[in-house]
Amino acid sequence: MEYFEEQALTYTECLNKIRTKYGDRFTILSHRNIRIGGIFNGLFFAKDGVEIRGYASNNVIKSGTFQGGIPSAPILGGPESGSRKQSQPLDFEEEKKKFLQEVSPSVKGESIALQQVLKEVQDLKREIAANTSSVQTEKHATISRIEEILDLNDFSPAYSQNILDRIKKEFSLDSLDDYNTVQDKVLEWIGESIILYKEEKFQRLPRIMVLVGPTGVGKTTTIAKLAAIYGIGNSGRRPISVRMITIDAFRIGAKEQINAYGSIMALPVSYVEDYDDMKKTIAQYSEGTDLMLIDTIGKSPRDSVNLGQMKQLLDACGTQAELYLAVAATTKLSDLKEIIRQFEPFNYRSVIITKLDETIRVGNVISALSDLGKSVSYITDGQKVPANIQKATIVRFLINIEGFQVNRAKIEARFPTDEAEQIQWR
Ligand SMILES: Nc1nc2c(ncn2[C@@H]2O[C@H](COP(=O)(O)OP(=O)(O)OP(=O)(O)O)[C@@H](O)[C@H]2O)c(=O)[nH]1
Ligand SMILES: [Mg+2]
Repeated sequence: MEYFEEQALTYTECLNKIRTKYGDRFTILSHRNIRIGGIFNGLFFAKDGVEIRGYASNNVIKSGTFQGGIPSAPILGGPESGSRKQSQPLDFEEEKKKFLQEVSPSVKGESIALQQVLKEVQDLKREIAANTSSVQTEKHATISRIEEILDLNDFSPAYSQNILDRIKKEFSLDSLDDYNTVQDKVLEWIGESIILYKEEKFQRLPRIMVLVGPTGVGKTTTIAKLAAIYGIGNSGRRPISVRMITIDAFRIGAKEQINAYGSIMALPVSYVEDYDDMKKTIAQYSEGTDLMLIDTIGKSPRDSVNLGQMKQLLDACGTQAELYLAVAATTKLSDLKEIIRQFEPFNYRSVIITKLDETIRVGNVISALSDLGKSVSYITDGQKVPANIQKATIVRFLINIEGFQVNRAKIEARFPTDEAEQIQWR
């Protein structure tokens, strides 16, 4: 018996080579695809080829005795096959296919097993994908309801997402069924996100409060309200000496407006034109004035040139001056954020929310302030001077959120209001 290893460009060619050498006395053990020829160790110009391994026996092989799992030997060996070869030419490609299909049942078995594994992996993948998407799309009813309410109240997408993520993190699937508990918790989180302005306990006199902000938000009206509650007094508080100062004396009607408030309340009003004027006026009335309330010209947040000029003028108020940004609660979220940013150079201490009476939605205000880390000091909720002004409280914002069943006693207990600090107008 002689083992052989033959190579050729095609299977047929290789078989022919073997046949030429051994006639019909050979048995094929294996074959494989190889690279033939080329230069640099076959790196370049090598061709695809076939290698067949087997052995040739010294005796003539009987038909059908091929090793390696070939059941019959029509191609090779045996006098019968030899005679058949003459009467019926062999189709080598066809035989090769058969050979590949039938050779090595373990390989075939492995490929079937492999295919099964593959199919199972694919099924599993599909199942996981389906489950994942169902987890994402099928929100718990409580989460969907809270999301709707946040949406309804104009909370910013980032703010809402934060709340929803927190619900998912802090509530188990079972506890989500208890809507009221989740709702109360969400209200609490919203309350915690509101930053209240803390006034300095001891103010250097005169205290100087300056209101800046966009046009028509209620700056002059708010100045008049503040002048009244401090200058006329409220709930047992003694009135203090108040002066209103305006830099908005040239616009038609502006001077008359503040003059009217001044004369009704019998409080003095000053008009200033520029930086020097401001310095002079403050110096002139510092002695004997407890509170100076400075009204400014409404500015579009886009008017950066005029904003810059106004800032220069207000620098004359000195560093002790407290600047407040007045914005209307009716302003849409994106504008609110823009205004809050554009007035940043004024270094305002806190925000006054005006016209709270004109909207039922406060999510825009709460999320804009929270997203940008600003505190809120006062809220105004009507045109009446001085009645419609309050120090901002968390409860006041929370009861304004539409869609939640607010347990007032509960949120008042959670966010107590310092009654002594409140403005109680008689
Ligand atoms: N509903 C409501 N209206 C208000 C409130 N505050 C002010 N207003 C009204 O808003 C309008 C504008 O108020 P002003 O005080 O003149 O506003 P301003 O910011 O000084 O306006 P400019 O000086 O033109 O920039 C007036 O009709 C006020 O009565 C409020 O809290 N609620
Ligand atoms: Mg005004």
